[in-house]
Amino acid sequence: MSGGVRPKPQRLRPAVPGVLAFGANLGEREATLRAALAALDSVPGIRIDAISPFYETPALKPAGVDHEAPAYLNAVARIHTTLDPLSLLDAVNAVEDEFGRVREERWGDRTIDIDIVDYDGRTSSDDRLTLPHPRAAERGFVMVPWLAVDPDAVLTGHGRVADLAARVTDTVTLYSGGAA
Ligand code: PH2
Ligand code: MG
Ligand code: MG
Repeated sequence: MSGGVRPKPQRLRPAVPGVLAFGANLGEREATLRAALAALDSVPGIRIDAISPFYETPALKPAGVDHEAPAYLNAVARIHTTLDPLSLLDAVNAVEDEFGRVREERWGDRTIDIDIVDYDGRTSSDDRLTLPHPRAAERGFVMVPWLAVDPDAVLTGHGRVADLAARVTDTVTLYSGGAA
């Protein structure tokens, strides 16, 4: 082709920031979290910017905290993505499937759970994806790791993560085996 480069309409989406929460309470929890983080980082259109420390947290079940159930390791990652929200959800679900997630009991024990907590500060009540994550604000196992990777974070509709983290009541203990 001669005549140089003709500008094309720009179709690339800009990368937007997002926040993902990770939890695991079955199997080799730390190894699974690390492998899932690496798998997501290798997805085209997803880049992991920061990973929180890992925290050990008692299992929260629909009836309350269950100290008989295996404890969770929880972490939060800050990402940038060029994927739209539902494509990001597809990628997250594919990684959950890859690491043996079974979907039976609600809030049942699991090898891996990955939730989209925030996508570019947006709200959505799509059938498949509620944004921001509807229960994140009350969960220490999400607010505390998020605060650790972003002291200035704001949860859309709820306010500063620093304030939310100060208010949560569930126990969140730094996991010494797992500095990320
Ligand atoms: N996730 C749940 C239900 N309960 N409890 C802890 N400690 N950590 C979790 O990530 C978690 C939970 C549903 O996604
Ligand atoms: Mg979850
Ligand atoms: Mg989930």
